Amino acid sequence: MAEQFTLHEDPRSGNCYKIKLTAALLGLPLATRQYDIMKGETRTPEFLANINANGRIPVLEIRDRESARFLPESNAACWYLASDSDLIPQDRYAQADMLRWMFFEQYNHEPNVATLRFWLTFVGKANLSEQQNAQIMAKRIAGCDALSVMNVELEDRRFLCGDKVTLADIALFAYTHVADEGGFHLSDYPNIAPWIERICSLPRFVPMQ
Ligand SMILES: N[C@@H](CCC(=O)N[C@@H](CS)C(=O)NCC(=O)O)C(=O)O
Repeated sequence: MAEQFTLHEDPRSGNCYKIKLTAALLGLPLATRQYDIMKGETRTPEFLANINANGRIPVLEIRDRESARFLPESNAACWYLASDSDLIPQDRYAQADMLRWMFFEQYNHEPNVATLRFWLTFVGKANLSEQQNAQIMAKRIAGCDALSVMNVELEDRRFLCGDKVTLADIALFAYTHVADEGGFHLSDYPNIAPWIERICSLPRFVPMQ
């Protein structure tokens, strides 16, 4: 029996979308099971015991004849789906370069660009804690810095690692293309819009919702 994949997700999450986009580009069937993170549905004792002790989606469930395994962390799940595909370069340096963008995404980009989107579009500014309000400015500056790095590096190439789309583009596309929902102005980064267009034009591309 071939592996079967189910994504435990909240469809508003860009981290979940990365996995759906990876599967779509590869033509892999992917079932979904939905949770509402705003209602704490990933914090139940059942979820913590059986799906992810870290209380977060996305989680990729991988089933075969013998086992059901649960793989959290969006970029790890993308890697699993894409192994042996053209979305991961073969060359050793190119592979490491792709990974550096995926680590950059998790350290410099997502905690700022995605968090401000979540706070401002889904939680609402009026509902933020004093501590969250106090962090907005620092996250805005760090998010702009991350977008600037992408903008500079996209000056002379079609995709983040060169001429071909890789998981680095999928990881960073997920929250960049909706960065305006976090109050970021993509028009300040002129190389980002054409890159977004290139990704949207890929065969089998699927939009976020
Ligand atoms: N580093 C993780 C981040 C996962 C994450 O932050 N998930 C959020 C939604 S995007 C979540 O489940 N939040 C619900 C909660 O923390 O209760 C990844 O890339 O998958």
